Amino acid sequence: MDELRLKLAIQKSGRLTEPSLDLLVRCGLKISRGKDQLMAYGENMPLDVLFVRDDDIPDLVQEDVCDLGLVGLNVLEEKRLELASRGHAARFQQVRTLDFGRCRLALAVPDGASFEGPSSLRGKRIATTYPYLLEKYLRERDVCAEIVTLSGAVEIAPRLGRADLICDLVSTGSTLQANHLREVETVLESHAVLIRTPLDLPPLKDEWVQRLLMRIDGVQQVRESKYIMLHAPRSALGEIRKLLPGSESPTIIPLEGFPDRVAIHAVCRENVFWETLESLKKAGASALLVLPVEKMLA
Ligand code: PRT
Ligand code: ZN
Repeated sequence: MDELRLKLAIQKSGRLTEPSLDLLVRCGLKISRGKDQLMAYGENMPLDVLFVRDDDIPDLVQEDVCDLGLVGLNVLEEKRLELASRGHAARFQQVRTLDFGRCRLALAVPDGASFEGPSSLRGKRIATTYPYLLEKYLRERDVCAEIVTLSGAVEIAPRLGRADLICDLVSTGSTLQANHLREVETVLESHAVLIRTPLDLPPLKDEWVQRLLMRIDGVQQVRESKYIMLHAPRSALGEIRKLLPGSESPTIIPLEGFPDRVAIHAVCRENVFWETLESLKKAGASALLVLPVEKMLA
């Protein structure tokens, strides 16, 4: 393996695969990947992508096989706690919060069952694939319960009589609903994160890590951002600036032949809704134009 090329681990096949690849492509990476190949070569950056099971991603960074990884916070925190339980320190750093893979690790009880806060968990059997996160949650609330660790299909454990309730990942809630379970408490809010090794990297590799981080920031900002252009009376400038969502200093341009009117151009870091445009129009704006932003570099 080329020691001067960065190695980034992503999920091979699952919920994080497509958004991870999409992020990398938006960061400008071109990769060639054969079907079922475990590694893809970055053609225009010294960066190769390893495709692995998501549970292995923290380990690969921990063991210096990879420099970077894209993984769910749920998997990362479970690993951190597991390492701590064996007296080991985590050797991965979370360097970016990403805008995909959002879900929560939550407790859910069978539909008819009562729940009056964490004390209701006392003496109960809780099925989960996240025993360390659940143990921490219970310990912090001073509750003694039995953790039933499963490797999957947690949602059917209560029906099979293996547990009284579950602790599992939820996004839309439809899996819980289909299994007659009711979400009662959040154990961890999760989303995908970028992790890196805490080791010092050779300058060339480190420079590419910094460039990648900057590009990721740009990509994430752009997803929500819009470029807005409008004409407005000079007298309405103050009100219009207040109405522009999440925009820093807008550019004000004089309009030839109209001393009382100006053109305003601004990057809005939040989505621009019809309601905003209507309010701007009411404040005196005209010729409103909203454009998507392609790339951004602060
Ligand atoms: O094979 P590999 O081990 O790589 O994949 P995996 O099966 O362990 O992971 P995968 O692809 O299911 O999830 C990867 C990551 O996506 C997770 O670690 C989370 O960080 C994130 N994520 C986001 C989710 C969900 N949303 C999610 N809804 N992971 C799992 N689920 C499951 C959940 O376990 C439950 O079975 O989806 C079901 C609930 O979904 P809703 O929409 O019905 O609530
Ligand atoms: Zn997994």
